[in-house]
Amino acid sequence: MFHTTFTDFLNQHFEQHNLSGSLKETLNAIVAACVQISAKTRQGALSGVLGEAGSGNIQGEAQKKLDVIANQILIDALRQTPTVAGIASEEEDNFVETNEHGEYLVLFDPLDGSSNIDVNISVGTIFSVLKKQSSGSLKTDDFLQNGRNQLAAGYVLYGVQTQLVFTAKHGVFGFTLNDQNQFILTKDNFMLSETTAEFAINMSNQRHWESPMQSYIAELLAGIDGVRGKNYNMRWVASMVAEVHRILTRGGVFSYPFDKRDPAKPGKLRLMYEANPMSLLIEQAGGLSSNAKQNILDIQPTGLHQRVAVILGAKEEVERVNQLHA
Ligand code: P6P
Repeated sequence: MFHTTFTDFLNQHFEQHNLSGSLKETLNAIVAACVQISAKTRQGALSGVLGEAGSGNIQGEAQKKLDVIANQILIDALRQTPTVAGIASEEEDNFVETNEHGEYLVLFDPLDGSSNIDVNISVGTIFSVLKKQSSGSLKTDDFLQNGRNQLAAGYVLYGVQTQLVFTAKHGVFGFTLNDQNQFILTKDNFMLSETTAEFAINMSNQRHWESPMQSYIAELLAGIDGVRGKNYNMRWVASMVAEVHRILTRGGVFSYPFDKRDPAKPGKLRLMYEANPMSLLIEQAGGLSSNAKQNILDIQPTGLHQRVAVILGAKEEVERVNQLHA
């Protein structure tokens, strides 16, 4: 029933859409590194990879051992991939130059949701690929391209199954890791319904949201008796990769809005290696993604680690949030 490997899929897909072979090489390297990360996450306590690393990152977050391990696996793999000029990682203060003559920039959150690792809840790797536009030595500005410039994006979800979801801007495709460590095509073209009855948000922050967001969520909670005229279900996994995968699989809307706890921060999630790649996947699957005022993919980045408010998923819901914030 399922037999197409990711590598064979890429060959067919790239030929069909006339995409560059060097991008294919870059993607194969990222995905091969994620197979190594999957093996590490599966072993858990048996290989001493749980718990804190005893270090912190630029985000001011305590790093888990697996954050550091996953980050190093990806950096080592991409250093050995001639097509990759440099990387930006949630776990690295600055960019890392990998190959002087590389064409691509790879941005990633090596292990998103890592607070869930020690309690065995799904975590994931998120990646985004940009073209190095300028000649000469690599600089931070080379990475600061808006989300529409992404050539490819995806994630690997280390969950009940290990699944890869990927786009090169010609649809969104899903692969499942088999017991020979091959990703096999199991979902041909994710498509999102424009409507949903399921939302994901961390309700404990309700008092910190701006009033339009409070009004939006109150509408959903009012259910069939409210203006939306239907009952909603709620989910919160505290792992963006798991939430986005659920939304791509059965619909929904995910929000991590601006909140007043730290007004200097426009949101919790990072634009370059969380919001942009996830927004490209969602938009390619027929959904929408916004910071409540602007399409995420149109935001002109100003820093590698800048944060952004995120509302993504079913078009009708994202448009309602935008309308309330207008
Ligand atoms: P909270 C994980 O740390 C993450 O960056 C996303 O994956 C997730 O959606 C969010 O933060 C969870 O945040 O505040 O609910 O723990």
